Amino acid sequence: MTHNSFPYRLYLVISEEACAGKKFLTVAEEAIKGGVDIIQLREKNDSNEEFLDKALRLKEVISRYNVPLIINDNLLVAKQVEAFGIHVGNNDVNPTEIRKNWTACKSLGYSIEYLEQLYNEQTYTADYLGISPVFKTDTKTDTVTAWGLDGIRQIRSITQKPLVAIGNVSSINTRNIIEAGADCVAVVSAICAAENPQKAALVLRKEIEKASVRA
Ligand code: TZP
Ligand code: MG
Repeated sequence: MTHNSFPYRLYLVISEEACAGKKFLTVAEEAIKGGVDIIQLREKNDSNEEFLDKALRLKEVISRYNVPLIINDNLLVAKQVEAFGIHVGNNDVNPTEIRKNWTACKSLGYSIEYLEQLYNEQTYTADYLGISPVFKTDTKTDTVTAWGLDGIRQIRSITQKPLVAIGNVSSINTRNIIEAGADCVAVVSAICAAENPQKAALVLRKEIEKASVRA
């Protein structure tokens, strides 16, 4: 499915920590050169000042490539940096509140962890949905259940919203994830922890393209 409002296919979720010693700005830039077309900054332990500082520096780099910046779960930072959008989970500030308090938000992402969420107002308000997690991952362990490919098919049959699959996504499973009905794959470690982030992104991108010709 193609969505005019969400044309992105390869989504990098970055944090300084996930980059394990590499400069996160360099990882972001290399990832873009490899085919990442949207980036979320996710810093769970930073103060607002630290988070904002990183967000400003990241935005400066990625805007040169016209890649949009999404801020994870921090409305204050998202607004201050004039991000493209924000991503929230099931236990964060809810999408309805965000719409009220940030009318300039261009992309509001909402993680789906329970099927019931698909029928609530929050999902209706969101611009895209995170399938979270598609597979069990060590990067985020406070999750509910892993959706798997059947979960993607199920969610796809219920909603027309753009779907972003996250959780242990790699070059091995990307094609299946897209063919099951996701529009986009999101990764942390497959790119941040890679020895060569540009090449890692390129390989993922190729898997996405392979799948889309069959979809
Ligand atoms: N939300 C659901 S799973 C996840 C997030 C932020 C982490 C994904 O990390 P990885 O390393 O790509 O499995
Ligand atoms: Mg959260």
